[in-house]
Amino acid sequence: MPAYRTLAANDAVEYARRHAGLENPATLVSAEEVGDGNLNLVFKILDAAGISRIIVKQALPYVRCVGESWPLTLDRARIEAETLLEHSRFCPQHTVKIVHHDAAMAVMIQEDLSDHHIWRRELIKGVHYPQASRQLGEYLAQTLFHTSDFFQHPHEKKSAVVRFTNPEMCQITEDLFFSDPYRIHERNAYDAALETDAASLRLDSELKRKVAALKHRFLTKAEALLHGDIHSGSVFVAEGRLKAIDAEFGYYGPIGFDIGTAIGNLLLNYCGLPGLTGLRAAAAAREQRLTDIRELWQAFCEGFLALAAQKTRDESLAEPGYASSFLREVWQDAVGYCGTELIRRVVGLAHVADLDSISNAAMRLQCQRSAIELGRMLILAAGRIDDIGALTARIRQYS
Ligand code: SR1
Ligand code: MG
Repeated sequence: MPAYRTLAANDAVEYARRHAGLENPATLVSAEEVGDGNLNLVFKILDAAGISRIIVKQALPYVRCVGESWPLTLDRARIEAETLLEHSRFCPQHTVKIVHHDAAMAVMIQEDLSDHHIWRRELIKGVHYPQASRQLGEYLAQTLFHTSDFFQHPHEKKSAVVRFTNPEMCQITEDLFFSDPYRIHERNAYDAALETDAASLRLDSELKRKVAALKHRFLTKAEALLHGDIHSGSVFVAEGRLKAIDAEFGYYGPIGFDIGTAIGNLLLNYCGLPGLTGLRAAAAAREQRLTDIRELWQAFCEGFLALAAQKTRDESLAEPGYASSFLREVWQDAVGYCGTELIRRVVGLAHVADLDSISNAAMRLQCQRSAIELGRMLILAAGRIDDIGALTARIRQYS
């Protein structure tokens, strides 16, 4: 096994020539490092015409957006590749294709998606992909059903829980979603003008008890192999197409966490729209976001229930009506996790461009405050928000 070393651009070209399985590897001539996420190196490997042919992604032994002072496991690269391979067994049409991975080098080679766009950027620009939310719902239904106890043999499921145990990446989520925003911590980053809002989170005992319960379920509820970080920056879209990428936070956790993260990022865009587009255009775009959220949830539910009706292997879980009652619990979890995503993206370490790219400072603060307050309401009221209609009605009250 080769020892780990960080790839430079020319190493990445050589690596792709050797491992990408292309018919004419010599056509690969240069590389461009394009990683703009928080964690990894990402190289586009280009041919002589400057066209990107394949992607080489390598985990760094530390958190890229912070630096070497925050070391981080390289095993996340194995988990990411294996999660994506597992997800593509059940939903190849919406999972990025992995053509090679190497745990020791913490590298994987994946298909080039240059003809797609990062969904978050498109949402910010106001470019609408009519099928995207349904396709994301379908991805979540397929991957989460097939890796759950509804479908997996209980012995296989238990082995998979071990194989996908991802303690360091889970700890990032445990800290960034559930702890830091509700305490004073050096990782938190927010405008000084939001201090009163942040302090009110730290002083809200009822809110912190609800967040504790969500964290406890994140720590213990091994329901399915989650993507673990399915925000709109982890999703590529093109006309009629959608692919999930970046699954290094994959682990067996509560299904509602993936659903809540996906919905939460649509809601972050909803909160940012008045600052991104101006007040008049925001109203229509916000209605579209609510439609997107409804379509995502409905596609997930319909997909999951259809799979449960046809393919549930466990005799007890196949009891008529059980899958529907299970999805009611998933829904309540999802509403709560969605609230934590809204709050942590304003006061925590990792922000989103849907809010931070708003150039007018007063408007940016107003949009950030609306995300905090919407998040707080969702966490507190999750148990009383029974369905998608109740959710959209509540959100409209906060607009
Ligand atoms: C230190 S990693 C910060 C955030 O980036 C990732 O995309 C996850 O969302 C994580 O919480
Ligand atoms: Mg990521």
